[in-house]
Amino acid sequence: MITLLDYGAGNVRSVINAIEGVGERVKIVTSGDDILCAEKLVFPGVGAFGSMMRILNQKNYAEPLKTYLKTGRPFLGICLGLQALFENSEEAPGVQGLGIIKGSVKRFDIDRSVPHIGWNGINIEQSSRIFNGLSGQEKFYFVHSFHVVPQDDDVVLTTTNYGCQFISGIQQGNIVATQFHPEKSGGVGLHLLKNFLDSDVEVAKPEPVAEPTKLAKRVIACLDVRSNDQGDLVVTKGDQYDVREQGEVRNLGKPVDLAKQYYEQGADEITFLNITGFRDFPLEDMPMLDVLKKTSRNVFVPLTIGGGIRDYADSNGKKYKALAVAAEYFRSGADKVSIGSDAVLIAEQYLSGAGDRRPSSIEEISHVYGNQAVVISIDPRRMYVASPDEAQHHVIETDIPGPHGERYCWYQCTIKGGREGRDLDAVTLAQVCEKLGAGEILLNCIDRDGTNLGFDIELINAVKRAVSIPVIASSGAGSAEHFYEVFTETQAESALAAGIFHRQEVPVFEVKKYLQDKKVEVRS
Ligand code: 1PR
Repeated sequence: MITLLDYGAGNVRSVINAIEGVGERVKIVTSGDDILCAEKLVFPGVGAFGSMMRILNQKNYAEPLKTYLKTGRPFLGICLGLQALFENSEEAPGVQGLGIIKGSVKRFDIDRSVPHIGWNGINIEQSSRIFNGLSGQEKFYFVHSFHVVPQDDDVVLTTTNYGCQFISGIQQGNIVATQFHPEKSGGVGLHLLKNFLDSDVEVAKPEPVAEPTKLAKRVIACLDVRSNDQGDLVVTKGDQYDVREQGEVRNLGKPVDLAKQYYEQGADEITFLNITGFRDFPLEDMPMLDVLKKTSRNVFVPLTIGGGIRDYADSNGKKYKALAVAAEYFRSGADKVSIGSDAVLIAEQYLSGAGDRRPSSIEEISHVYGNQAVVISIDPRRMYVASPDEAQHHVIETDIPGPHGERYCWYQCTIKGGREGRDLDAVTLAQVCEKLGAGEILLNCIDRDGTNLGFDIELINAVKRAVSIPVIASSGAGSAEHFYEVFTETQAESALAAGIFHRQEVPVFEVKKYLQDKKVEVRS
């Protein structure tokens, strides 16, 4: 029986699923005594250091946790569960950590996008049971803006390179903690988890990797989901956001089945977009909750969910906060939520300078769950102008002239699935959302969506150059070559596609093989 410390923030469902997936049973901590009595304790931390320590103290878990950690019984900390072991963190000045390991937690101060999101390697610095059967060449999934800095080198288990060399794992006696997420690292992560849980596994020290580790470019499969006219929840796909063909909603398969298929093909992440999320469902009936719960039982890579994340009142007049909607999604197995229409309205209000602005959903969700959990989904379309000063927006010079030979354009933000254009450009939206706490941009493009013409490189460069958070390029992929193009002609960290995967034109593994052959760093 494995005891799991869930302090109520973020996606612990995946950790439970992963532990159960390797054949163990899980008991969730409900009191300090449960911690003291544990035989093996797993602590998956999600969210922000300050709120984590506040909750641990409020629930009277901090002292039992310190006592447990001194007993020498096995402990696995994940992500924030690693950082909690240290004395303090730059994320929450003045807040004390558990202090079991001397040292502190620092924010990345590097010339790269932060958060560090994606699949990176590890250099193994000491022997450990958790590496038994692994070569040391594998990649694991990271998502964090802070990293630990121990005082004593003896505790360093692994290091990773990302703009600097940082410590990505520690080991002290039976205490093991990793910055990466084994439960989100596919088969390799499950293997590592099994090693930790199985006391009979022998200590192993794979060969250290001589070269610095590299962050892989991510290939993401996207599933646009909605009810069809028969009331079934289906994966659909539009052409420039029109998902109907001869009046019927296109049905390309079942969300849970397709997600599993893409995971098995090597997708680095799965994104679900509830494309009718602008309608008002009672929260309990959100159709995607069940999809997430079922998917997270079999899919051990990050899951993002978008659609309908905003404050609203349902048809019975019951009011919901965006934070509550997001919380329900995280509890159901999501690692990140993506905000579309609401982000545009939030940015407009922010830019209008309204004095008594209340914290937006972006700020609220990122405060509790961390910046990395908040993705902004942008649905822009090109607006051509004859000259740069014809629009009060970020105008670019384009190689793709407009219908009247225009050489300039800006990218207009839309809401409600492209139905309504707003007086705001995509570059400004991305910048404002970064300021408010978003951790990643999902950059769609209505002009390219479903066309197979390739990504809009000009759009991606314009937005990517304007922000320091990671950008997911989306819309238009029609071949493996298009992924190569977007990864070599822009700095986008990841690329997302839907149609080519659903129509089985190019499977995910073929895209990754193509990229690997062309020397683009990917997770194999
Ligand atoms: O506004 O917060 O409720 O979120 C709604 C979400 O649903 C947004 O993220 C929005 O992008 C999405 N959405 C709304 N309507 C549609 C539609 O198609 N009618 N889908 C829609 C957007 C865009 C992509 C697509 C890529 C790749 N889908 O995610 O998957 O363009 O497609 P391709 O590879 O086939 O070209 P809110």
